Amino acid sequence: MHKVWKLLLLSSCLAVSFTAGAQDDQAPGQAQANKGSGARAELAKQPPTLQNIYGRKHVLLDGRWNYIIDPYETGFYNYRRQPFDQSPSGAGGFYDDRKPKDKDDAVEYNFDSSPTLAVPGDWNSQNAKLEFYEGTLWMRQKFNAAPTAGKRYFLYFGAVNYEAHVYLNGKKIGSHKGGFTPFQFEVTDRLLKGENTVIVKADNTRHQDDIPTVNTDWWNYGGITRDVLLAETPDTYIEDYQIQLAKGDMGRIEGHVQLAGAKGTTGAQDVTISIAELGVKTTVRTDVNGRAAVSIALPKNKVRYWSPEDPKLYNVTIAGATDTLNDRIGLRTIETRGHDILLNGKSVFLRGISLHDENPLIPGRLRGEGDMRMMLQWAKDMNCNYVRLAHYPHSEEMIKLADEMGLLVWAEVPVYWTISWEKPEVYANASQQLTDLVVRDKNRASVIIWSIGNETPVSPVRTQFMGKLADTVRSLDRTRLVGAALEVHRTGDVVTVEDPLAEKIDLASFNQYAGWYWSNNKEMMKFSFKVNYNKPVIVTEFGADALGGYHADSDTKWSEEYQDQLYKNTFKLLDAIPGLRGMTPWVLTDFRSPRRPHPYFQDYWNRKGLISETGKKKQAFYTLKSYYDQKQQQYK
Ligand code: GCB
Repeated sequence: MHKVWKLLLLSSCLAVSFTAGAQDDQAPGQAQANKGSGARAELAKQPPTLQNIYGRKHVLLDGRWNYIIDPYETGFYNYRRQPFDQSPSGAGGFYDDRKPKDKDDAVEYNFDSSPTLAVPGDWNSQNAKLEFYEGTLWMRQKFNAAPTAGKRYFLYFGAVNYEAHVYLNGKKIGSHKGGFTPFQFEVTDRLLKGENTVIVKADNTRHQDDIPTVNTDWWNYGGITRDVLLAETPDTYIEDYQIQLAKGDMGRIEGHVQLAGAKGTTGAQDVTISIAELGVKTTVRTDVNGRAAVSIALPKNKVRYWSPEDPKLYNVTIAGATDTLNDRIGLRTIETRGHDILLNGKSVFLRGISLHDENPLIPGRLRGEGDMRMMLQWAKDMNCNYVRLAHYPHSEEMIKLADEMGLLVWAEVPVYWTISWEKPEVYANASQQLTDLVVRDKNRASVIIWSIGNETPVSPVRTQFMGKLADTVRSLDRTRLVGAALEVHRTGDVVTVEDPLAEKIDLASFNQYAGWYWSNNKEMMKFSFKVNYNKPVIVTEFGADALGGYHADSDTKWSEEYQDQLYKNTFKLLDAIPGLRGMTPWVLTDFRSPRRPHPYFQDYWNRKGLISETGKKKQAFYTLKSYYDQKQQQYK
């Protein structure tokens, strides 16, 4: 499917490390890059990240990378704490990958004899010493390249948590902040014929002023957690495109194509979009900046619309004068009308489950298609038609699998709990991460909801921040719904959703923990919900911890019976809400969390999974499945 050209991976060595921060004033997908050598080289604007990276001619730079653990950042700062890469020579850091010149030369690091880690992969799960580590790792990979004149080359990272500084052949090519979104650097002028060395400083230190902040309920996995690719494009290439049904119009595709030229201009060019199976072939002419709007009338009665029941993907070809890309795209509409969610015009109930980007069996971040398939298949085993990919962007491959397997998706950014709402640079970071998510996944039919955050406490400054995010996401994509996992408020036994942010989004979507954080199984039936919005009600979380295999009566917390009874009670409570159109209980599998230290029941695991850390289905798994079987009948 992908054209992978021959680049030989040589021995591997890499160290990742990262810190926190945001990219300001940059276009989607941009990262900072130093052009020229040394520290004082000017920062150049990077072209936006390539749409459909896996559809490009590319080589994966995954595999074994050598790493050096550097808690004091000795490889980055000199003894006066000045970054080596900002010095006049730009040299001195571990990215020099230096070897002693002779016997009277001492070098205090050595990538060649350092251990290796698998990329993609978090470091915490690969070395017991790194399980709780937060700080800097340097990671090195070597590869052979044969750059061709007239081609352009991009070094693309699927995700590095959290801050990455990237060096190619000893020179800094840029940095990036944000642990779950892709970034790239153009390396056309830097790539050598023959052996190349890429070194990454990855730093997963948490900071209050980052997105997310210091406080979350998930493991802060560090490292290069997704693929690293070297992509080749022609001089003028297809940078971006959107090919999706127009909002609420099942008869028309609406979108755009964007070409990029080496000198910033492409001139007017023809681009042809074809869907052979539908007999569609449309040519558009770009403006001088390479942009063209796309509007394609679809043949009547021929289209198979994408849905969980029939996840039909069409082969779409986008061809310019010098570049051609193929994608597999589903065609569907998504809208709300009053309490209803309309998928292709038909009311649906979202039979969902929340999940983290974590394989409990490792445990660690999902490393590839096998892990991802396992997670999504578990959701399907429960008769889900929908998943909430919490609480940050999951990988591009995961979304593609959801397209293929027929699962609707809620995609989210890590605007979680107590963000530094008042700081413009924090907003810029959140907005950048949201933008990068939308830019990456806007051609995926499975994604129906962009979530702008989770359980953000109501206050004027927060509502302004979140409101701006809602505006941003709508300016990027009109076709999908906007959601957020809101908090509820309790007055006596009445649980109310009262949040000015609800006005800005398309759903009355909220988390609630009746029977677990508030009250218990015996008493939880006293609660009732008041949701005063004429919008579809989606319960984005509820749940209870249960240690897999721990059995007791249904009043005993931590038991499978307790969790199971809580689910049964919750269905009754939620079914009484007019307008209930879906839910994503918390959560598919047990997941690791430093906030969960109970030595017996938790052992640093959040136990709200319906599947244990050994992959065993708990009782409540089957209870949720039979509830979903009924809902499926109801919404046939
Ligand atoms: C929540 C959070 C989720 C937590 C969950 C819990 O409300 O959104 O991230 O893991 O509760 O288990 O407490």
